[in-house]
Amino acid sequence: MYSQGLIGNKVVSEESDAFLDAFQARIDAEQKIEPNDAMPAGYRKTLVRQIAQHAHSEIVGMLPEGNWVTRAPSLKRKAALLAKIQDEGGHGMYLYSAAETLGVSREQLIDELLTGKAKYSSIFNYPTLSWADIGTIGWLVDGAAIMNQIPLCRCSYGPYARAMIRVCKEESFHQRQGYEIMQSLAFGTERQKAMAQDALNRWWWPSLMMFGPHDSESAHGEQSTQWKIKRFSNDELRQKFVDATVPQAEYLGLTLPDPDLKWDASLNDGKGGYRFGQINWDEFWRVVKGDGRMNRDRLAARKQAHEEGAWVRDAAAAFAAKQAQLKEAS
Ligand code: FAQ
Repeated sequence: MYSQGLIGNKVVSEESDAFLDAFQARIDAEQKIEPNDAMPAGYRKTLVRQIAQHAHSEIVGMLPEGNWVTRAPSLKRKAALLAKIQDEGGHGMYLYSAAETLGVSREQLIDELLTGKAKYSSIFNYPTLSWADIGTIGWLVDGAAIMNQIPLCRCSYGPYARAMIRVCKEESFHQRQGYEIMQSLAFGTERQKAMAQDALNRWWWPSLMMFGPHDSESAHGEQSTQWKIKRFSNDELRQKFVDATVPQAEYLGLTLPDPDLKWDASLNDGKGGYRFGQINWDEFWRVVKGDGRMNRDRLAARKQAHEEGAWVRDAAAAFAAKQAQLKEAS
């Protein structure tokens, strides 16, 4: 008996039931899947898609913050921001390496980003208009990233799970430096507090969109959960993020821009949680499909960086060829 490996409606391979059952049994037993292990084509494809989107997000995610390196308000702030942005670049590199273990090349993945074929997180298509945006990105965007990525440390695919451990440690430093910027602003002058509030007003809803569509619209959610790539659904993680963030905003004396936000003791199996208003899904899909305020600028900046870095790739390739020649000769 053969069943078909499906991704969406597309047949990717024919795999026997026995093979698929044995694979699922390994997953259920919490065994890590490693690069040389046999795996269903759909599992491989899902991981390549998610890890590549994640890698692209880290790299494109350097751009909004890069906008403020030369305008950071002090040397200390500039040093911390530079270190954070470099960390994000490093995360992209670990993630491209993790994707390569699945049989795709980095060149192919980068080509898909630059041609607009591959997605990256919607959040990085919003502009950074003031210094408070840098605090808000650390606090909310890195905060949302941690909420999403801590469970990925237990992802069934070994190289992805292991990469996430270091990424999460670094993200938590990023979150704290962002929150510390927000504390300085929120407890500063009236003008600084207003700047912090304005940034929060603009970044709150896009941060909630980072978790992806509602579970009912999540094309990959169910299968990824069965394969233990995802451990929580999009809506579950979004709820955890809201519950963790509301008290942080209260401490800062800032107001989350949602009139429907209210405590509900019946949520989270009676432990209580915050109900929140409707996310603008039209805006989400518009941004995901390439029509956000900064989509075109982000891709143009990546293309320019890629073209300007061509000489480095050429030099590295020439050096590697020379080393190989020398090795062969000796
Ligand atoms: N933006 O079926 P689902 C960071 C797409 S890293 C754009 O629910 P899935 C660090 C999705 O790909 C932030 N597209 O998908 C940092 C799919 O499209 P496809 C990135 C989105 O995969 C901080 C379709 O919608 N983090 O912030 C988004 O099961 C500061 C249907 O969705 C990761 O990538 C979105 N927000 O769940 C860096 C974490 N949401 O492929 C710099 C790893 C969904 O069918 C500065 N990824 N889509 O064409 C994940 O955990 C998952 O991929 C989800 C989506 C949860 C994002």
